[in-house]
Amino acid sequence: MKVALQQLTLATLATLPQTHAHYGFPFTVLNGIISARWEYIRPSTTSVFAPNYDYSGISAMCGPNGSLPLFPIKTLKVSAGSEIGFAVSPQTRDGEWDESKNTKEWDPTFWMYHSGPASAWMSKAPEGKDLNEYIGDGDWFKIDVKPASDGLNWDYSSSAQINIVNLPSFSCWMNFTIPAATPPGKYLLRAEHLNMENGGSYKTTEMYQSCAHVEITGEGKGTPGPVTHFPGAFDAKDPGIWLPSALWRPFKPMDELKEWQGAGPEVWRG
Ligand SMILES: [Cu+2]
Repeated sequence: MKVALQQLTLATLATLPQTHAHYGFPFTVLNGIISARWEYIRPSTTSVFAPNYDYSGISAMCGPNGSLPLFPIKTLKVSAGSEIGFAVSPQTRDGEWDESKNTKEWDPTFWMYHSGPASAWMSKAPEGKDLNEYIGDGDWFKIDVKPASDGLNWDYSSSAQINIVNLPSFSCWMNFTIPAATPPGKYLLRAEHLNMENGGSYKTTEMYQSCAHVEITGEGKGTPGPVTHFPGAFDAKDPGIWLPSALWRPFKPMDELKEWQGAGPEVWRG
């Protein structure tokens, strides 16, 4: 990672992890309740917390080897129209799957220390198919994006004063709204956070993605679209992925940051 050291206080410096491997999102947040680790988030390989640069590959969907979960997980019931969060975690020191060293609880002192835009996507599993067996090869549509609302600072950033639970008051999770018109059913819900400021060079954008297993309830009768597929939903040259002008922040508000819609299709809001 690259951290703008001049922007950090001594206090935050002291709490930066000594050895970090960036971050991931193994927890969901619904109605104020933070899930257990990997309770509803599809576990992929141990490299799930490393930044992903394979924008056009299959791992861009749910992480490395994320076409099927590493082990079966539960499905979270979410009513259409509600907001769902993805809470951040550091990688455990000696490997995510080392039971003896794994920190299973959500750590409120850790936050999304990169600043960047976020987006959420959905793909419905075939009728009658369990999400643990759905490889994500169906239609995908985008349901929400989180740009820099003020044109200056990404809404989910290392310094955003949101998601205050105890402390610190930084971005500890990112929220997305499920469109009210989403038809009921079982879906993969993909969340993505990007660090586009890692030098600004081509193919240096750090991509962090997680997929939750959710069952949408309600009376939604919308037709989500436009749709796309993984792999191939986007590539490294898409301005939603590679935006050199993001580096000019924070000298002046920029429409490119305010109106960021991400790579791939436009957002379906139902
Ligand atoms: Cu990083």
